[in-house]
Amino acid sequence: MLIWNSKAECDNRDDRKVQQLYNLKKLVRHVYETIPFYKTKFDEVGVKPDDIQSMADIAKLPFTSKDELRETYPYGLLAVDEKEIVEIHTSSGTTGTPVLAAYTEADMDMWSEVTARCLCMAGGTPDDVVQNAYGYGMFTGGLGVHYGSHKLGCNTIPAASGNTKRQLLLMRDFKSTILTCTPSYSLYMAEVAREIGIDFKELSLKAGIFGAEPWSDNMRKEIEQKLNLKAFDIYGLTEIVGPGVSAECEAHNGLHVNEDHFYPEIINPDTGEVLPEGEKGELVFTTITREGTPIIRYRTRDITWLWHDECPCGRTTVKMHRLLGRTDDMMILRGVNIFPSQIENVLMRIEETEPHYQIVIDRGDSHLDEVELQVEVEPSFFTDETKSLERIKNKISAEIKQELGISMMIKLVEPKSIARSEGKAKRVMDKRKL
Ligand code: DLL
Repeated sequence: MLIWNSKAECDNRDDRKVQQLYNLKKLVRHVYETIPFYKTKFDEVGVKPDDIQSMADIAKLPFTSKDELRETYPYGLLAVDEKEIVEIHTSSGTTGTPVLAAYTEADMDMWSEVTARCLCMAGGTPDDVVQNAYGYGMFTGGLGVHYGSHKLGCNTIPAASGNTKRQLLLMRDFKSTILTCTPSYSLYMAEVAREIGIDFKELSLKAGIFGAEPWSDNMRKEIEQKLNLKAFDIYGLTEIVGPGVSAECEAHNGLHVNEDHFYPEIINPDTGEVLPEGEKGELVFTTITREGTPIIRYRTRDITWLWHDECPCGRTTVKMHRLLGRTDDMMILRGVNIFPSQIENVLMRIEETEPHYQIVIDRGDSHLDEVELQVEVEPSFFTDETKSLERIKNKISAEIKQELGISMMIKLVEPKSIARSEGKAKRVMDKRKL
């Protein structure tokens, strides 16, 4: 098996720590001296760059949150001159203030490097044909994997997501050997393949690298069986770099974190205390080598745990368990990150509705997320007249599509029919069996 960068990935752990500490110190000093946001935050807790003398000292630094990234949008956290930025991406939720990731030339090299490592972990070599069906554009999935595939020297098919029949024909005609897309999209492909009479056993796929949304071992089995390939998990987030933060190797026992670039910690989400290896909690990352928009102790809200083992693949990097959930109410629908508050904002603007709603998510026969939004009609607009109700439904549907970029089925319900809660309202019913 090819290891893309055996020096970095199979390094002696103590040597790696020395390099991590060097990079952390450099980063902390740089952001303290150049970014007022960080200077203020460090001063507030009384920490100076010189206080960082070991990796454990990272716990002295304050966390960074998604809200803070939004507040400083667009360029408040830029650590270099704007002229040095060669590419930007934003988070996949389509509206509201986005979260920005800005890359310098060196950041782009690093990003290609880490995604090339992930492709290698799934058995990729320069002989492979990578069909990349992640979305291209502001979303990091498409381009991030694309750069890694180039770096590795694979023949890269930038198929992007959608246009599924063409996707399958490309796969057949170009003999794609590696498929990259969201796990739910891969199952949808299997469905369409059956309809148009394409048998995956006659295709050339050997591996699929799936991520950007939660999935389970059961789903892995189903994908492997239906697409006749080995399925690998890949994780990442816009704020840190995009795909390439971590991925599974052929051992399929945890995701190797590219920790020479992204230093992980697990914290107790309620107290912020750093938890020992093996304990479950919220994943926090510090981007110790990023130039454009480096982040100190970013709270991902993703739940997992970290451990070291002697992996048969030879890599010594720390592993993270596949994600177990989130500490907030973010949903990922068809690969788009959505918060219930965004739906609430839309409903607040529509006078015919009450802000009482419930979101029911399921996966239909097509394996794609189907979302039903149940909304209470404002009493004075409630009527038996189908035409008026239809008009309200269409209005909500159009506003949701415009604001969030995804379609939802709208079901209008009678005033006061959605259960009221005395505590935290349970807005989301997720019936997906992942
Ligand atoms: O989803 C980056 C990505 C693209 C990762 C392609 C893998 C493949 P965002 O849109 O910023 O970035 O969403 C990040 O998605 O915090 C997780 O909650 C979730 N997520 C990403 N990968 C996985 C995964 C991209 N493998 C958010 N399993 C993260 C479960 C995942 N959830």
